[in-house]
Amino acid sequence: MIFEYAPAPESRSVVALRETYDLFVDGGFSPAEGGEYLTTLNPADETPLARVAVAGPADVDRAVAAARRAQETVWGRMSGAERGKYLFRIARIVQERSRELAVLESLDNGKPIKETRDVDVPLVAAHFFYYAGWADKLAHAGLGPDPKPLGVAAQVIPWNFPLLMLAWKVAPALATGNTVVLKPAETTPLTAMVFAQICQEAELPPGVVNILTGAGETGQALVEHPGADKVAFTGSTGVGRRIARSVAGTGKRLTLELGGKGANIVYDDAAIDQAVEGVVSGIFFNQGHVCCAGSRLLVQESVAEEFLPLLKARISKLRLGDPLDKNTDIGAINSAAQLERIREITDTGEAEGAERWSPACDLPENGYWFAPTVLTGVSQAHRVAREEIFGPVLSVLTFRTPEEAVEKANNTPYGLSAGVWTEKGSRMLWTAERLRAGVVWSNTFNKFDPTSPFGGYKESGYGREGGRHGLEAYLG
Ligand code: TAP
Repeated sequence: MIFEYAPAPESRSVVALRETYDLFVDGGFSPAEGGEYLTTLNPADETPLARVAVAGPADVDRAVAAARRAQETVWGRMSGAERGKYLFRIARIVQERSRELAVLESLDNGKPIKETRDVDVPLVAAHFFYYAGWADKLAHAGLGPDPKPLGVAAQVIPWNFPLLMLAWKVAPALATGNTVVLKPAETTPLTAMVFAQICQEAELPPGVVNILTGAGETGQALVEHPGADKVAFTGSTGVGRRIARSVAGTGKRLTLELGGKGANIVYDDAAIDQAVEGVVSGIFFNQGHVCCAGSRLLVQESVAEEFLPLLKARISKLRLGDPLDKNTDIGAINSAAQLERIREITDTGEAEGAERWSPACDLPENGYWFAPTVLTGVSQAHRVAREEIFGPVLSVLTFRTPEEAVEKANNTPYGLSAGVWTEKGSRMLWTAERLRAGVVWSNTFNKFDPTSPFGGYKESGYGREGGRHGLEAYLG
């Protein structure tokens, strides 16, 4: 394992960082009325990257008013084919600026460049291309011959896939004739600000997309604004619950994409090497900051002794370090607060009797880092088996029968994702049918595609994003 943190300054040169980013409202950049700014840091070394404006209630008012005006006078009146042209244009500019976006996302979030380059940014472009194609075909969305946009969408997104979550929210909203006011997470606002520049470059009419940076209070003011017709939120279950309460009785439409505690079930007949690879990427992709991460490994007892050493050997080969190094597998934890959360809950796992293992390593001195960790001997009652850790920590449980695997996989308040590793098609289908999870992967994990709906059961939220289903959330 390589733990040297050596910043790669040359790759930063593709990013022209501004010192200060203002709010993007009505097609232009303007300071927040309160004049307040927050600083976003590079989590790999804690150096400041830029200052971004903190939007207050007056800024929310003017952004919602701009979005309303644009929806009623321009965007909602335009033909679907015309709207589609703008979305295709945005998709192409994202592709043209992909290197800059990938580097900036890695700097602001801490995730490895090979993920931003090969996963995040290509999927962002793919979402805009996909929904551009739908813009003139809404009569086929399954909602009648002439479905109508809802109006103004208030959208709040988290820090784990900053630009991709923006694309998941903005592309279907615009394709369906809605306008948006979006709030990125406090710790990862920068790719959203470049996206604002892309909207200008695409000559998107003013007010169709508005971006308000700020912390949780900004998000709260936005979702509670009476001018929002639709609220779309991705984030923690706690905040989602609060939003659901505030939206109740207002007539606003709501979709929630919340947390998860996905199970990766490995049966004794699975192709072991492939399963090891899938379990490793299932939890360590994006430092485990993934709502659908395979954070619980359920391995059949008869193969557990063979599986675990192979798993640990593979983890020992992961490279942790500079997010801008193309060879890096595990980058930095996004913030000091998240690092503290991961530490606290992982420590309770040990205190409750689990055995903790990490490959031998020295973590870089500056920045926020957490070594990949495996907890074995975990029981269902342990916090590390029940609560979302949202970090590079795998909790291992065993099972004897398929019935027990399903019972343990479903024994969680969440219901977002699961994986099944087996060579038997019948077993794969038997298991998938019984899992209460919005997405079930088999012999693979963390595969995303704009054509597939994504969303949860139970405390993982409701509504679907992606695919044709993703249009329904924005049409009345
Ligand atoms: P949250 O604390 O819930 O933050 C999400 C967003 O909501 C951020 O932009 C946040 O702003 C904002 N926010 C905070 N308090 C708010 C309030 N009272 N009203 C309105 N907005 C508010 O979650 P997080 O820590 O950023 O993200 C991690 C969580 O998101 C995990 O639980 C993860 O599972 C979940 N997640 C789910 C999915 C899907 S698709 N289901 C995808 C990604 C993440 P600040 O950041 O500025 O505080």
